[in-house]
Amino acid sequence: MTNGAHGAIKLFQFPRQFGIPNVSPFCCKLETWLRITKIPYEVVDVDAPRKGPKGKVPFIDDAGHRLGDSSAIIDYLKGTRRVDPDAHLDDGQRATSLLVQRTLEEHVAFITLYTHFIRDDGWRETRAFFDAVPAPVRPLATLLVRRQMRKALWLQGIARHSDAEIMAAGISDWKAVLDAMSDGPYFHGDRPSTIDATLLGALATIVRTPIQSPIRDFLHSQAKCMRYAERMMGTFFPEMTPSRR
Ligand SMILES: N[C@@H](CCC(=O)N[C@@H](CS)C(=O)NCC(=O)O)C(=O)O
Repeated sequence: MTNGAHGAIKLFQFPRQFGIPNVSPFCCKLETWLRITKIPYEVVDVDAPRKGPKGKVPFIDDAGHRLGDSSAIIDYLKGTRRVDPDAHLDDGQRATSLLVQRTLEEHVAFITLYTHFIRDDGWRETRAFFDAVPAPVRPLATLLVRRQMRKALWLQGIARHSDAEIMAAGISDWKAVLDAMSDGPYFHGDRPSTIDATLLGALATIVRTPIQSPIRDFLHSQAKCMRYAERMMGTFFPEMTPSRR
C-alpha cells in the first residue's frame, strides 16, 4: 500500500443510488480518483452538503483536517500522499485534460442537473433521493429543492434555452469530449489519470442510471463511450459491475 503512513481518509458524499459510485459527478470523480491512486478511504453518507467546508459534497476529513472541492482535495492528496496519476502526461495532454474538465464541470454538469431535476423523465427518478426525508415534510422539501434548482439553472443561464437547445448543447459537448479521447483503454492511452476520474463521474450518472434523455440515448449509441464506461467501472468498481453472462 502506497500510503501506509496515513490513516484512511473519510470521504463524505451522497448515499449511493442506482448501483453507481455516486449520482453526483463530483463525488464519483473523487472516489474514482481514490481508487486509481489506491489511497485508503472510508465513505460517510451525508444528505446535507451544507455541512461541508464549502457547503457542497464531496468533502474529506483527513485526521481532523476537513477540506472541500474535488479538485482542491485531489491537489491536497497529491501533495500529502506523494501520488500523481498525471505525472506522465505531456503539456498537450495536461491542457486537454483541463479543457475537458472545464467542459464537463462547468457546462455538462449544469445540463445534467437539468436532465435529472427539471425534465420530467429525470425528476421521476431523482425524487426518490428524498425518500429519507420524513413523509409529512417530504412534498414541501422536494418542491423547495426543485424550485431552488430551477432558479440556479436560470441564473447560470442554461434554463433560458429550450429543451431541444439544451439537449443539442449537451450532445455537442459530449461529441467533443469523445473526439478528444484516445482509443483507450484510458482517456490519454495506457494509464489512467485524473481526467478519467472526472469523465467517469460525468458519464456514470448519465449512462448507468435509468434517467432517460436524448443525451443518454446519444451516449448509448457510441460504442467507444459505452466500452469506456464499462471498462472504468469493471476496473475500479468491480463490486458494482454485474458479471457478464
Ligand atoms: N466544485 C465542486 C462542485 C461540487 C458540487 O457542485 N456538489 C454538488 C453535488 S453534485 C452539491 O453539493 N450541491 C449542493 C449545493 O450546491 O447546495 C467540486 O468539485 O467538488
